[in-house]
Amino acid sequence: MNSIKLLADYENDGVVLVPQFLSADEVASVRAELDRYIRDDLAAQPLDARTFEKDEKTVRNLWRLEKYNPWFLALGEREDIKALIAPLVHGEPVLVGVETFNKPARIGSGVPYHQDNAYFCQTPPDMLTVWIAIDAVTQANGPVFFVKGSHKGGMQPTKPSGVRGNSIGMAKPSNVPLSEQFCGLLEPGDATIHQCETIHHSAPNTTDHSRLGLLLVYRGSHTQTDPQLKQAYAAAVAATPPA
Ligand SMILES: O=C(O)CCC(=O)C(=O)O
Repeated sequence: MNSIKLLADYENDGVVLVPQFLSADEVASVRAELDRYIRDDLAAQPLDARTFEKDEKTVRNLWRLEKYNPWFLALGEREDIKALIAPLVHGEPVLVGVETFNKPARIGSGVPYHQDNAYFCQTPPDMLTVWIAIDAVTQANGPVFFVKGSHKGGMQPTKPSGVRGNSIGMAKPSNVPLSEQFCGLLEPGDATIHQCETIHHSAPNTTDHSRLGLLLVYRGSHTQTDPQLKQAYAAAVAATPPA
């Protein structure tokens, strides 16, 4: 993809779609390693390694894969990916997190309206998420909706959401109608990249088709923690740990 257009669209919209970010073989490898990690390793990891759905056994999110799984650390540290990200974070990319939003078939829960910087708490907001589709993302299985350009409005007031895995949300949802929001419809291997102050959300998955996403999170090495944002996040996460 043309890197000048990618940067211009990202700066303007706060979200861009990158077709075939990973190849079919790479997607298959991601899936195989996630399956293996969940089956063989997850039970022995600390509680902050995951959030379950309401059934208390199906994975909603894996957290901190860069810490608990060397294969995913190596993926997040890939030089070709960091080279793509560098202009978008206005500096040297630092891998901050590798995680999943599994959205399993029938029971996958929704994600309330939020801005990621309520969790990341970084200033300047030179931080982003590469959201890679491992399953196909359709209108029906809980795609992520983004409010284009909303990153330009800065951080909006937050409130604890009480949702496990997404403890902090926006005090008021966006008033941009859903029909005018950008819907991340993706084939396996496609990705969206969104800036950390872009407003987004997703609905529950009531279909028979899983909607697994792998997320790589990067910041520019120059960003710093904002104490006020951190205080609000700490209060929300204490109410519904671990994230
Ligand atoms: O995958 C989802 O449904 C939500 C993802 C999300 O909130 C994020 O990428 O920050």
